[in-house]
Amino acid sequence: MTVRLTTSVCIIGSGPAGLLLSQLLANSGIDSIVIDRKSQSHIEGRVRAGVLEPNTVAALAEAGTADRLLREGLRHDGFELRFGDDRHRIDLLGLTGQFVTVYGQTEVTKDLFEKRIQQGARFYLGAEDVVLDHLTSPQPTVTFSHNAQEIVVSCDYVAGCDGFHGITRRAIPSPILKTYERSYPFAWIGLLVDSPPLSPELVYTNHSNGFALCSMRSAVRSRYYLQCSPKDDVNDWTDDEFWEELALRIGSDSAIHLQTGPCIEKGVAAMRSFVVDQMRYGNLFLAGDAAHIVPATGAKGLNLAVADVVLLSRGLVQRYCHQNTDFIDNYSQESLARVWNAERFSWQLTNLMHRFPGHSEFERQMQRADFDHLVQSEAASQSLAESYVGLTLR
Ligand code: RFL
Ligand code: PHB
Repeated sequence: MTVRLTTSVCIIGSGPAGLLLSQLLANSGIDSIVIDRKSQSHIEGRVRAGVLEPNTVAALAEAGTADRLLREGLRHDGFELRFGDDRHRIDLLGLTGQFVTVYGQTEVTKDLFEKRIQQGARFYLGAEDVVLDHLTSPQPTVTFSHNAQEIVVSCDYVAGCDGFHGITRRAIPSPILKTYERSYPFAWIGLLVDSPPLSPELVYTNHSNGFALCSMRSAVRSRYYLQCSPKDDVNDWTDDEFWEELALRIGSDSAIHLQTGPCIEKGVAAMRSFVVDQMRYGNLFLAGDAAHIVPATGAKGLNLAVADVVLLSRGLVQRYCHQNTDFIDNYSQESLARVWNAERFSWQLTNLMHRFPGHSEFERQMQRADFDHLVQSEAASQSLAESYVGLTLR
């Protein structure tokens, strides 16, 4: 038997973008249904982002989902860049008057799920074979199977919040969909460990063996990353090999402070830049990783996803509460301007901090000169700091 449902906005994907969009719409009395192919525990367990821009924290607070974030998030007034033995602190607070907050994506999704479930939101998790139809008509449909039942949702709008590997972007006919892409010749292997972080601030290192990042989730939980080959699998790195290589890349002065421990999670992430043009097709709107990917170096992915759904929800609120479609008509253009700026920054920091297998001596000298320029020029450091804390979301 087919179950037929109706809603205003059918949201595909229950990651940070889909969850927050559903919350923001609910806060204005707009109904939505959220569909994801994974379970809640799987989604909450994805160890990804850690650094939240002030905009992101403000958006989550405005949505009413930031109580724990405001209590437990770690305020970071700066971070360190290292090039070989040389160190340069980017004083975010001094250079921009702002700071970032370290709070894991796992916690962001837990907080959002908790509030949505409390409010009785309609979720279909573990959905299979999601298919979109009639996207250019006033009544798109989303069909999927759930607990062996076929479900058909009729809606006004579909929000594609299903990440880079989702299906919504692929529902846009290829002659219409334009994409821009760059794959980097390296990946990151990340390790999560229950031991205190190396230092109170994040440390990004460019070592002759490759990039390393010392990050954290709390005062007793650390997150470390190493540049590795894009062909590497997690099983290619034992924990001991990871710790040894990290100690080498951060240098012996720091390595003596490194507290290792049993690994809780280990994963390899590809490094890619990707942008879709446009983020709208008929009554389908793309948001977050479904529309764009940034290499993780700049810590922008989740922040961009949040900025997208803030803009999209504003547009939908204007449409439903004020019968004004100007904002949803501008959504793609407005979001893409912000996305390209974050792409530029993430590409710049990725280029500065990694070892590129094909680089000539000249290109390495250019990297060095870029680092020295940051050290010598407060204006250059300020520009980097401004991008790291993010553009104000008006
Ligand atoms: P998500 O989180 O990928 O969620 C998409 C959801 O859609 C579901 N889905 C489907 N559902 C139904 N049908 C289908 N066919 C579906 N296909 C997929 C999935 O199950 C999933 O639940 O996308 P969203 O919401 O756009 O959020 C984006 C962020 O997750 C991502 O940008 C960040 O994690 C990126 N990122 C970082 N961003 C930051 O802002 N700051 C950081 O410090 C940061 N660090 C990182 C990162 C990403 C990393 N990796 C693993 C790529 C560090 C790393 C290592
Ligand atoms: C993280 O803690 O996962 C993290 C922090 C900063 C980045 C990327 C990832 O630039």
